[in-house]
Amino acid sequence: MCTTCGCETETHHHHHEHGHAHGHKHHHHHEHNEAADRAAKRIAVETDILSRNNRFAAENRALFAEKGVFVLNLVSSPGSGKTTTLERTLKDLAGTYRCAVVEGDQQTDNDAVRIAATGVPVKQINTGAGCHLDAHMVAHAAEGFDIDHLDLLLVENVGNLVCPASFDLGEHHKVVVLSVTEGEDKPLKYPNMFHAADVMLLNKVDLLPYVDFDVEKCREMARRVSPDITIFEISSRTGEGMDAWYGWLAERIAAVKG
Ligand SMILES: Nc1nc2c(ncn2[C@@H]2O[C@H](COP(=O)(O)OP(=O)(O)OP(=O)(O)O)[C@@H](O)[C@H]2O)c(=O)[nH]1
Ligand SMILES: [Mg+2]
Repeated sequence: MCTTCGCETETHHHHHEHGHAHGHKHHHHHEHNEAADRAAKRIAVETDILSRNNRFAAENRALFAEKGVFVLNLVSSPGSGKTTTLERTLKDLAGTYRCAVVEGDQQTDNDAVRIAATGVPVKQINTGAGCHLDAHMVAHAAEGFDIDHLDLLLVENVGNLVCPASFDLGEHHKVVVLSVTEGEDKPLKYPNMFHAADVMLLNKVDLLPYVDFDVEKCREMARRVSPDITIFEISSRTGEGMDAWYGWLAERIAAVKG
């Protein structure tokens, strides 16, 4: 399923090869042909997966627009603070907006349990071997919510700074969370993700006194891969900087409502 790291593409690839094994037997001694053949098949499978995903994403987007729901896709490496940021955001905004959350993890419902404790409706998706959410999973999860009475849908993707960048879920924006313990060069090392994101939440700023993290350098590197990216410095632990983030959310939610 994943076209970036190839984790699931391998499975598809094998099925594909079995189906056509006979037709390609005569290529066995031509290694170059085999390699080219495999590459071509791989690209065909990848194109197919992404175009299928894009069809579901377009359906999601149309539904969210019709219902006036503002949708964000939170992406980051594991542990940068997506769930903690959601918990605080929901506690602070739940009285103002009708919210719901989709949680993506390979295993466990730990994050769904944390979100449920805030009183906000939540659906957990376990992707198993999968390293990202796709648009079909989100469509299915969203069916469980009262979407006619929703202002804000927050999707927490699987902790992974690579694969979720390739998958449009039909969200309005990807929001990348980067914590100050990860190093300021992450935008340059994982440019696809930072390029795909419209917002960067620079989290755990309460830890800045204890780590060698150059905030200005990080901002500059993020802008190099995503010139228009909006950056908020926050601590989802102390609440520092969260008001600016809420201001951004309020403007967007109002715009979607029309
Ligand atoms: N000091 C500090 N710790 C934080 C902050 N935000 C999150 N943490 C801690 O970082 C750890 C990981 O936070 P999570 O919110 O679970 O991270 P996540 O991105 O949801 O992780 P995955 O879902 O596993 O990818 C927890 O121990 C949090 O308490 C912060 O702003 N400051
Ligand atoms: Mg989490």
